Amino acid sequence: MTALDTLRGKYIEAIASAADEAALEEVRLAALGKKGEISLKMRELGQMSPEERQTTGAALNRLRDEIDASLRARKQGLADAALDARLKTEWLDVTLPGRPRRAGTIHPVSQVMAELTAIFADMGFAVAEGPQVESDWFNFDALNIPPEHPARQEHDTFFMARAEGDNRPPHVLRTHTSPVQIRAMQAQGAPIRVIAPGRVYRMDMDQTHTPMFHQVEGLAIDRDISMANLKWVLEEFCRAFFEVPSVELRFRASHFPFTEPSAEVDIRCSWEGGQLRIGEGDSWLEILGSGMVHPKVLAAAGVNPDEWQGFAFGMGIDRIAMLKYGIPDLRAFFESDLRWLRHYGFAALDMPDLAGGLSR
Ligand code: 2U9
Repeated sequence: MTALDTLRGKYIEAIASAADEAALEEVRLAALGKKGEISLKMRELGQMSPEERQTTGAALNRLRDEIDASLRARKQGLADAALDARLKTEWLDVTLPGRPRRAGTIHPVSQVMAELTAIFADMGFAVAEGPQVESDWFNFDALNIPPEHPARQEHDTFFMARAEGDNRPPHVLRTHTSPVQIRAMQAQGAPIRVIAPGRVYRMDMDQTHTPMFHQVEGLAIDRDISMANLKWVLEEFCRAFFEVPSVELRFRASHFPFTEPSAEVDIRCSWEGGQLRIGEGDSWLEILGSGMVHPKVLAAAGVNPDEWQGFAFGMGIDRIAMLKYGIPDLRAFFESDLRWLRHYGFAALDMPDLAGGLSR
């Protein structure tokens, strides 16, 4: 047995018994590293005679290649074994039930606001916003609501507390969104077409009233806007909002300080089997108030009533949301309980329009 045969046997054996990659690397360094046994032997070739160098050199090259191939094969073998071991211990039970995901839901009021904003936008109405704490001038005087009007009494309106000596004008939690349109007219003048959706506050609390609720009001002012335009806009809105092919509205003469003439508007409906159907039947349901904006209101907002005229309307968003989605109880409605929200079909971000901006 030559010296090289001994070397070969030693390394092939060491490679076979290396238990892991680190041990294998040690064997590689001992044989083929810079100071490895094979490498040192190759360096000795320089001192040999040409004949000896030829035979020993060729044998050394073969040995080096054999050890190298053997190292690689063992390395692959160790990696395969390690993977097998992992696959045996790490496993996933794909039959386990999924973990429940806590999903938020959109509130009916938010959804209805988005729906009605889109419908009025199609008819050319922009959205106007304003403060919820208003001066009593914007909330009452500008709207032709006189100081002796019941709404201005302490028990109907939330007045802001004032420190002694504070001589700023009285402020209230707005009782309607009308001051928003006063501000909009002051800012942009006429012609104007806006809706003002938002929160309003009244000291009222029973089965059908809460101290905070939501309104949308509309205002269209131009040179010759009439009640006919009002009627068309409201019919168009109701058809689109309640998703029915046709609606019939009934205008009943009424009175509001800020409109003249004024009308309360009912929609034709039926209550078959306790189920409300809009657009058909023999019943009428009051859904909003409206009228031609009072000349005094235009003047207060800096719009000349001899030149401009137009209509305004107002409705409760909570109320039309309950009518559209068949939600019977106001208290449940305001508690925003996910169980009843889902019950009435308000699944998590179920509205493609609203969810569009969010990644799913
Ligand atoms: C300006 C001029 C006039 C808005 C109007 C009503 C009639 C109305 C109620 C409906 C149900 C309030 O939520 S509710 O209780 N609203 O009946 N609102 S006309 O009139 C305006 C608004 C702004 C500058």
